[in-house]
Amino acid sequence: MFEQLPTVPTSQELLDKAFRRASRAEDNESMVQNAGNIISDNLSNLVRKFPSFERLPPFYREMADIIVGVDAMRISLSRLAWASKQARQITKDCIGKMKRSRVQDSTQLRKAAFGRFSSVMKSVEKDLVFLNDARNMLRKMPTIDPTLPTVLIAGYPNVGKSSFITQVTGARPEVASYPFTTRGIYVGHFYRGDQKYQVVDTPGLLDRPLEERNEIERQTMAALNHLQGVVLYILDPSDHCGYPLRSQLRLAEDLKSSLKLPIVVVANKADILRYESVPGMSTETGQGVNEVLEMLVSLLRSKRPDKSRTDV
Ligand SMILES: Nc1nc2c(ncn2[C@@H]2O[C@H](COP(=O)(O)OP(=O)(O)OP(=O)(O)O)[C@@H](O)[C@H]2O)c(=O)[nH]1
Ligand SMILES: [Mg+2]
Repeated sequence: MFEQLPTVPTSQELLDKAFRRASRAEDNESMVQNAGNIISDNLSNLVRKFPSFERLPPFYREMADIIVGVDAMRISLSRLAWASKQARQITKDCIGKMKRSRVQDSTQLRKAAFGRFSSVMKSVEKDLVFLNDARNMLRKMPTIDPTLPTVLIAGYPNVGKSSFITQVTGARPEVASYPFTTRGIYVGHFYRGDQKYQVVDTPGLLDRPLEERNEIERQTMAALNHLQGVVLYILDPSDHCGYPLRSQLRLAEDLKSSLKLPIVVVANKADILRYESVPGMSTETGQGVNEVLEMLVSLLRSKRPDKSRTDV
């Protein structure tokens, strides 16, 4: 989504570029014109290449807000737009004066204009640095696609979440970094007919009691509500995962009340222990996995009735 964001130069880099270009010109007027164009065009291009946050899908907008702060970006971008206009105005004023004055004054006027370019660039120095940092962070944003029907995997550590994603998506899932954890999130895909589905595992987020969450994690959970998703909550009724079933059932209930997405609870490791209250599967032997997947697919289909006809 944010792969297209341009690198953002520093003030000094942009000034150097502008003055370098100017130095190739024949006379003072062209020097000012070239430098002014470089500064003005580069800044307005930057503004154009950053997304208009109002038009982003809500999932991306919220994630961008969590990661870098949408308001702060908007303010910095509007300051760049201002600086771009200033550079154009300085150019226009200077050239106007040059045309009215004696030839020997024009070097003076050109130097004055360059001084003004420098101070405009100085005043957006912090904005450029901020936007470049923002760009680098946004590009690392999870490759979750909010337009795809999504299975979000939840459940305590060791219950078999990673095993499930490997079972149903075959290939090794893609890893993307996330703002609140160094562990990365895992995104895998599978198809039913032409319809692509994504399966997302968010280590550190949907695998422990809600009260342990910080503000960023809470915001991220709210962003997940914008996905066309269902939650697959995996239980390990055997003691193998190291967490009592009671705690696991409680987390399932907590997630049901804190997320707006439907939650399907299944019991994994059916090869070693059967738990009759919910559907069972084993991500080790593969038993029951397809049935669980079909259940998730039909839930997702029922959530998007408009697409169901193409979704064979
Ligand atoms: N017997 C049995 N073991 C399983 C099954 N599924 C997973 N395991 C084992 O359980 C352990 C944890 O599996 P993972 O898939 O890594 O669990 P996870 O939920 O991703 O764990 P975290 O990433 O730590 O949250 C591994 O040793 C698996 O081999 C199963 O169906 N039966
Ligand atoms: Mg895992």
